[in-house]
Amino acid sequence: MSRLTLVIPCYNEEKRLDVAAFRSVAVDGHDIDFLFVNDGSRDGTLRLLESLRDEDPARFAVLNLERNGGKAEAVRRGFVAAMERDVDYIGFWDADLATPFTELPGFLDILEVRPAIQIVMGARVRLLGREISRRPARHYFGRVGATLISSSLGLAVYDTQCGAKVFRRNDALREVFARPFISRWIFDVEIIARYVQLLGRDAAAASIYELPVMRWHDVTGSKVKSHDFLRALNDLRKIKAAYRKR
Ligand SMILES: Nc1nc2c(ncn2[C@@H]2O[C@H](COP(=O)(O)OP(=O)(O)O)[C@@H](O)[C@H]2O)c(=O)[nH]1
Ligand SMILES: [Mg+2]
Repeated sequence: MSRLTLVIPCYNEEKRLDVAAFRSVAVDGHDIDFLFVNDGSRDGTLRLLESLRDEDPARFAVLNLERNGGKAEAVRRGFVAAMERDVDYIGFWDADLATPFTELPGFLDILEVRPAIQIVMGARVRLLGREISRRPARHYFGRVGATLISSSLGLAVYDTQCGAKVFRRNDALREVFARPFISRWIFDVEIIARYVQLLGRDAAAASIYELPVMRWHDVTGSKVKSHDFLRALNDLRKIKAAYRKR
């Protein structure tokens, strides 16, 4: 049995959280638990998460952050806590389940059969026969952004921003999550930039696997607005400067 802890960042998720879906996750050959990080929510999220934990403490844990710090820091704090556990893999997964849990076995299969892979990232590739639905504006802005990101990183990565990623737990992972990220919006890019700094570009490229998901859908209630695209561009500029080869 291999073990996975999934970190779920939660900001005002009381109404969106599909509790039944979290209760029913099971993947053959894997022991899966959840670490919810409440990111200073102002609604009843904390109460909801605590009731889940009390119902099944072996499966659900809660890390409560008093102040809202953004997804990047919420995920990071969750990873720092999860690193202390005796688990093989640590992942993060958006609370709205835009990527449904039916995709999770695919992530674990790759990590099991390919020991050189450190990161499996969901990729939203709109191919016929798949259900990838994003609002058109988000799709096109997303593709422009993805192209800029890929050229900044110097890696042929297709989609850094899907909210479903699973990592192999090791010293490199500990290092990557040790310090706060610069970007509140596109910290996923920084994660890759940190692997590139640690391992070198070629080794980093060889350690990442992009898994085209079968299903992904925009979930209403997203808190990301269109001006966030401009913020993301600004963050990308900062990331480029900060992670320049030394
Ligand atoms: N927007 C937002 N999301 C946060 C924050 N902190 C944690 N999250 C979580 O980050 C994930 C993605 O948020 P979502 O609003 O669905 O963003 P989108 O899908 O990228 O539009 C969810 O699990 C949120 O609960 C925060 O400060 N703002
Ligand atoms: Mg979402």
